[in-house]
Amino acid sequence: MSRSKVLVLDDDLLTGVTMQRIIASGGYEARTATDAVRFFLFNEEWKPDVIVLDLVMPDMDGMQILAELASRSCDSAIIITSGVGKNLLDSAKHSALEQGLNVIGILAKPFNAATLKNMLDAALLLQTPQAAVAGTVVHDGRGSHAALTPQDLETAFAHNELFNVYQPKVDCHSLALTGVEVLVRWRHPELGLVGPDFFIAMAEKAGLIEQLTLELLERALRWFAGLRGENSLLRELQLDPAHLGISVNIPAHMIGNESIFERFSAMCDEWGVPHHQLIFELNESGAMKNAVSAHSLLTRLRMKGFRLAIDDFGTGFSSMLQLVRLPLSEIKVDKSFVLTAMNSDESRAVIRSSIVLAHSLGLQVTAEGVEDEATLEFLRSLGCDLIQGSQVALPLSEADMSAWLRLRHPLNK
Ligand code: G
Ligand code: G
Ligand code: MN
Repeated sequence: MSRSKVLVLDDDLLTGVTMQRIIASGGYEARTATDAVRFFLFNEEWKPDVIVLDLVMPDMDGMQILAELASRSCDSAIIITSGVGKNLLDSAKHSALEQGLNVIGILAKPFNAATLKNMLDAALLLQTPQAAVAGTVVHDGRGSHAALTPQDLETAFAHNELFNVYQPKVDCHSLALTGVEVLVRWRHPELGLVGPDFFIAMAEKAGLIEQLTLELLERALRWFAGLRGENSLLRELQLDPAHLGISVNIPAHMIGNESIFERFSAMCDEWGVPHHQLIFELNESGAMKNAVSAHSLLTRLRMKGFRLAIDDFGTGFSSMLQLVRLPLSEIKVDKSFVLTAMNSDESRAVIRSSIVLAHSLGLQVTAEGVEDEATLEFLRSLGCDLIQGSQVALPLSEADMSAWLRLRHPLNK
């Protein structure tokens, strides 16, 4: 694997070059840009694994640079530096996270060489095969999966390179397991682990998403049947498999394909899983694109007994009135609000009103992206129903899921 690449943006050439030396001495490849134009040029062509960005520069606005990176769906790890003080750095970090950027740290100037090196080591450690097992997306040395094609994906189907990971959903109060969200991963022979962000959109465009989803559900049902077989484990944990939900993400346009839901039905029957244990997660913007036809299609789905959740809730509030008319069973509050709940009044307000709305409509609420105890306590105080997030478990492989059940299930603690 080639050395990891680190791109520094600092308007002060001397600072930039000093950082470049520190980074190079840590065994990384480093480049420096002193203006936005060169920075974006390097970013596009060189595709750095890590970006070190000075927040406050006299001629540039670091926040605008972050916004531009977000609009380009930048997935590099980002370290924000500045001499302006930690408060401002913290709020820049949260704003960047809300925009979907992968900010891994903030560095208040002046800092010493070791601090920067440690931060880089930690960032790049996350990209080792060990992390891959836990379902973390790994980037290859070349830094990009842009070269993946629909043919690669077809090869992946043929060679069984796609697999499932499962993220536990637990009761917000008792922490008892209530179900799992099934998420897809791709173990590419050369690129290593590739995350769904790199291929779901392509699968949709290439007409391969139906096959992907059918195969994912088949693997999930087979896994679930095996879990039910581990009767003693579930009994010990006082878990009734009949009460565990299996949540599957579906892109909006798929709900128009009735034949695929016939296939889902048949698969559930074959594996002996009642339809109401299957929850389809539809993202908010997708559901709203064509709310009128979605309404009748989703009603038909519900009539087959399947449950329906709105994913990423809160990211498209404008269409709330239409949204609440959809035949839903669950609302999943988007993780961008949950991740920032402890630092943002706005996020807390969105979470609070989502929970009130859901409950007044008789729906369950799941908060996604719960990463700490304080957020969990806040959600409990609001009467949130279910949570997902690293505070409980990140998405797990089948083997890790059994291990988690045995060792980490809260009832076992
Ligand atoms: O698991 P991860 O956080 O990397 O997922 C990134 C995005 O990809 C999420 O928005 C998630 O909903 C989506 N995703 C993961 N697995 C699937 C899948 O099997 N089908 C679809 N349509 N989307 C998925
Ligand atoms: O878009 P969707 O809600 O389907 O995305 C679910 C994804 O969110 C999961 O695949 C997982 O990778 C990610 N995720 C789950 N828990 C956490 C968490 O605690 N923190 C963060 N940052 N991401 C999480
Ligand atoms: Mn989801």
